[in-house]
Amino acid sequence: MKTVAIIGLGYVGLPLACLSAKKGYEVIGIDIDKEKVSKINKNISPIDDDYIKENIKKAKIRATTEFSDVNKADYIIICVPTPVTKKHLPDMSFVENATKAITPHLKKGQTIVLESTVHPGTTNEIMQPILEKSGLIAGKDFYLSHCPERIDPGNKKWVVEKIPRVVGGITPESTKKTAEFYKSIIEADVLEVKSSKEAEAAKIMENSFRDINIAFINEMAKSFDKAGIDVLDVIKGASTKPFAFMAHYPGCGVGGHCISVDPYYLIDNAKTYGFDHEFLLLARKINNSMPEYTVELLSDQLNALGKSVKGAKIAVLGLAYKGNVDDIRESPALEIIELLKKKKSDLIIYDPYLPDMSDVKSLSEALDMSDYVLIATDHKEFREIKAETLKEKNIKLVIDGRNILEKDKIVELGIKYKGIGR
Ligand code: SAJ
Repeated sequence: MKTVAIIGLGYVGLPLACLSAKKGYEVIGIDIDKEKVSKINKNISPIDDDYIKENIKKAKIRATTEFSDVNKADYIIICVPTPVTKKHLPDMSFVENATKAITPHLKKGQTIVLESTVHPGTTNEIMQPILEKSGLIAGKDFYLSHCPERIDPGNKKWVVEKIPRVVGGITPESTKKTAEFYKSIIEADVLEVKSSKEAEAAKIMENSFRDINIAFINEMAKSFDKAGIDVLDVIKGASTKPFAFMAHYPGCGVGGHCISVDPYYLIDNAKTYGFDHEFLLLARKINNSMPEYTVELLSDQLNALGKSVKGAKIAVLGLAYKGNVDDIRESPALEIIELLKKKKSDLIIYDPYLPDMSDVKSLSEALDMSDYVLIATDHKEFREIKAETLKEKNIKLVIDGRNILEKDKIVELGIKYKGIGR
């Protein structure tokens, strides 16, 4: 039986560990977080994720904080975070630290794979020199590749075994050995690309593609709002075109540890080879402007009611960066709350996935205590808010940051409504 060591037991590493165990590998899970390790050894998921909670129950994973255990592995897969700093600069410390931690314990014949999202060139220019401090030669004594993670947290359909993968190694043999591993655990296709650089670039491109498309529709929403055009209706119309159009949706901002982060890895690295990704940067600026734009909508609407934001009783519904998850990384809601606190609003914050960060225990309580509502996250519970409920709770204004409520019914009941582009 072959052994796989997975470094980093989060949204990405844990599904991979569960799947590898299910497919008959001996699985060593390595993480610096002792609490996480002990939960996993009790078959308890440290993350509120249905796929992991379900699969970890019967997964044989030996979790440890000991990096030396990689010595027992045939495959070493690194799935650690690659965040950005406050100044939107890449933070490679997790990747570098994990690479340094395994280096003293490598052995000949191993296949080492980086799944974390990084700029093209990281695997061969940053990881390889560190790993070769072991005295082993990459491509000769061990294989080294990149296989970008593609986990979509909360997605019930596209689970890890179903998602096609892209694999690129520093040598053709590295690519082959790595593809063999992924083909042995997932049902979907595994595409071998020219090198680790193309594999790293594929991930950055696919997520930058999403970011620029969201920025595009955010800009259209701002324009159509001024023109009195309902952008959702326009998207519906454009979506009837069976080819060459792909719907994205405007909102109060782009959060998460992928889309709002990944483009910066390329923007920053491209400068080292003298290229200025002005379009990617513009898209980032547009998306980063949406929280403030949403707060401006709120203050304009309050002013139109003869009210001020200062002292306004506002229910902020949602903290998570996207619906039905408990992840607040880069969440636009946090910036919206910051801005409203600066304006001295009286906020009642509620997110069903984040009770410890909420001011109240239920949506009903939040509505009882507020005069106005700002929706920041498209949680299922918020999508189901009825116009009649808002009326009963005497809500006077709704700012729908995710365009999820029944605008016409709300307006018919005499409640002011403003969405993003509608
Ligand atoms: N968002 C919009 N408008 C859209 C889509 C998203 O404003 O049309 C916002 C969301 O509210 C959220 C942010 O963008 O704040 C990111 O949303 P996301 O749906 O892209 O969710 P993520 O960040 O979990 O992205 C993951 C990514 N998966 C990987 O990186 C492996 C991304 O590539 C997927 O496209 C995405 O899931 C998905 O499709 O759900």
